Amino acid sequence: MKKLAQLTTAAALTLALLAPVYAADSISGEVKKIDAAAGKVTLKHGPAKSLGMTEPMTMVYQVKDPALLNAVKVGDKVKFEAVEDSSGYTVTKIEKGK
Ligand SMILES: [Cu+2]
Repeated sequence: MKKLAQLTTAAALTLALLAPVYAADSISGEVKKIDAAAGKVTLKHGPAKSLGMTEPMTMVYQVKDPALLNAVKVGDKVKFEAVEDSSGYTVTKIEKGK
């Protein structure tokens, strides 16, 4: 148990170091389609002020790391974070919501 806690702390620290310096807002959405081969996910989501999206919408996002898609499947309610970059919008974090 203690060892697990240490591992979890190490993982959290690593993630914190890798995280962008700016804080992204977590957005609630639903997975509509997954294209793991292309590293893309289609998400339906509500307004996302941090991305300049004021209306609910369904759109395709690139995924920073295709492995992120292993944690979710079509139909899942999710929380995600995304950034806008030269190639469009990229999901940097996604997890199953409750
Ligand atoms: Cu959008």
